[in-house]
Amino acid sequence: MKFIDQTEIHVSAGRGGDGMLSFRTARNMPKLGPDGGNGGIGGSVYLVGKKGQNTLSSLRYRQLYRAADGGKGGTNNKTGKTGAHKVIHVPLGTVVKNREDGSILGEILEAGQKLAVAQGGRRGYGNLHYVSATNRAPRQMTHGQKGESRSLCLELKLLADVGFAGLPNAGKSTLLSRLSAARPKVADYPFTTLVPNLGVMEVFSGSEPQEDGLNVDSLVLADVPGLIEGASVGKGLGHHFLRHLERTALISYVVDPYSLTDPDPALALAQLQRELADYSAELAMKPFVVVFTKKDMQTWVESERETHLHELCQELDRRKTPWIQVSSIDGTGLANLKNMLVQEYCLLKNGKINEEVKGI
Ligand SMILES: Nc1nc2c(ncn2[C@@H]2O[C@H](COP(=O)(O)OP(=O)(O)OP(=O)(O)O)[C@@H](O)[C@H]2O)c(=O)[nH]1
Ligand SMILES: [Mg+2]
Repeated sequence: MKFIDQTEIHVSAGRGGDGMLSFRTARNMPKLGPDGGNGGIGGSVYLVGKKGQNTLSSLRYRQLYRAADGGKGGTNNKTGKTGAHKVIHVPLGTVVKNREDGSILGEILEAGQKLAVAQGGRRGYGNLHYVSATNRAPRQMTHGQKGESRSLCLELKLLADVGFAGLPNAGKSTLLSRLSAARPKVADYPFTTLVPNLGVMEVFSGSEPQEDGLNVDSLVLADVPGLIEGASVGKGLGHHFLRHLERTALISYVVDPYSLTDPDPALALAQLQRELADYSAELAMKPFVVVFTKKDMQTWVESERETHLHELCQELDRRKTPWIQVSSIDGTGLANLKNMLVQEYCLLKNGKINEEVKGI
């Protein structure tokens, strides 16, 4: 199952630097006094969230991540160099577990979020540190301590941006395969898709992502198994996966308006929306677009279906709900669909979306 991507790594923080045992000296003079500096702190290992990264696979090639050791304290009260930290970039949605006991150390959800996974070792003290009223010339110093070291299990639960909700056979997986590099199974029978499929839709070609922090260079699309009437109370397969739709920013209802077995498109859409609403109020409130599939079948259907579809589209226009008609077979409308998804996503992320309830 592609939905969860996981890998194991070992992280090892740097050792703290030793303190120095030293006395100031001058030519022809006895020892003048202690001047041994402290060691430097060992470097720590951090995981840092990075936008636009959608897999843990880059971490598979390297298993050990080490931060640098702290430097040794010097004469003349010189403090040792602090060990450089090691930063490991991980995708958003990475759950970090301790491999030994399975305990969760944290979850990276935002870009730039930092999680310390191995703390650098403590510094050792030089003999100057131990000077006191009763001991003016201590010969005491301490060694730096070992840094933390542990094995981690990283698990990625990708946060999809757009979720496809549709009746079985509506063409969701085919659509995903046309919009991304994902290659889910496609067949002309219901419930072909048994677990969610994720695909990364590339939006950008070459230029830098926008400065406002929006991740518009790619959107993660989730194709979930088909929903049937009663999905919200456990019928079919879809209900297992409705929770994944809860984590998406935008829902895309996928409707085959020309299906001979599905209800009329308006009824099909209403049924899908009812299932989502029955599952959770939050899902019902989510912004959405409507994608009508299989446009290439238009000429094969009776005009009554076409009239119904036309009426539904007019109704969607009145409600200012974005909709589009596409064909995954001949590619009609796919470029516009891409633009539509990006535009809606950006509007949402900018908080400009009109919060009217767009229920039908
Ligand atoms: N003519 C035509 N057929 C399509 C189009 N898109 C999908 N199909 C066909 O419709 C059938 C179902 O497609 P899928 O992509 O498997 O549908 P799905 O919605 O993922 O189905 P489930 O996984 O069962 O819910 C397949 O036979 C596809 O080849 C299209 O644009 N035009
Ligand atoms: Mg499918």
